[in-house]
Amino acid sequence: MTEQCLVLIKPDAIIKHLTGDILAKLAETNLHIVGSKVVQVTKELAEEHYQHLREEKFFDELIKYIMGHYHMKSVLALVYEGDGACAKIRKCAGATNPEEAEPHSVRGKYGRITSKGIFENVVHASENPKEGEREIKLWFRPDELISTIYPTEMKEAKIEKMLWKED
Ligand code: IDP
Ligand code: MG
Repeated sequence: MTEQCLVLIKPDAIIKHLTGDILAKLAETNLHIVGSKVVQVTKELAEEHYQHLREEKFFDELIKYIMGHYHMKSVLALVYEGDGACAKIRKCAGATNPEEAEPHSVRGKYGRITSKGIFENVVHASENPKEGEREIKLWFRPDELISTIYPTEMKEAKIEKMLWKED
């Protein structure tokens, strides 16, 4: 079944210029990228994305981490598409705890736990297709993807956009 999976290259990976290495590793999955953008993560987006972890003691630190407070305010968001995308990407990403991740996985290779106990695990990957759908709809509009697998509709919408100033 064709699935889509949201991948986030987190701020620790961005500041260390690991993007190229991570994309090369994820290419081993043979999945295709159907959308990508650099995002400055707002508190609202971070809290909505990680809403299921709201009760965890590490939640506030996690929000600061993904917003870039410890590194830089930049996340690369990507959508991967293909059969079993979430499972394939997550296998390649490795376990949540970078110290427990397979040494050759992305998190095993590049992740670390800080002295404050933050899991700097360099990437996010949707846990399953259902989570993938929720997350992709949170991070992307359908017109930002070259391929959509969820229903869309044409609607007239008034969206405020920053445009290039005319002379
Ligand atoms: P996942 O990213 O492997 O799906 P989740 O349980 O969804 O793992 O957790 C989301 C993120 O929260 C992790 O990627 C990691 O950054 C952080 N996290 C999860 N568990 C811990 C923990 O026990 N200590 C510190 N950070 C954690
Ligand atoms: Mg998760």
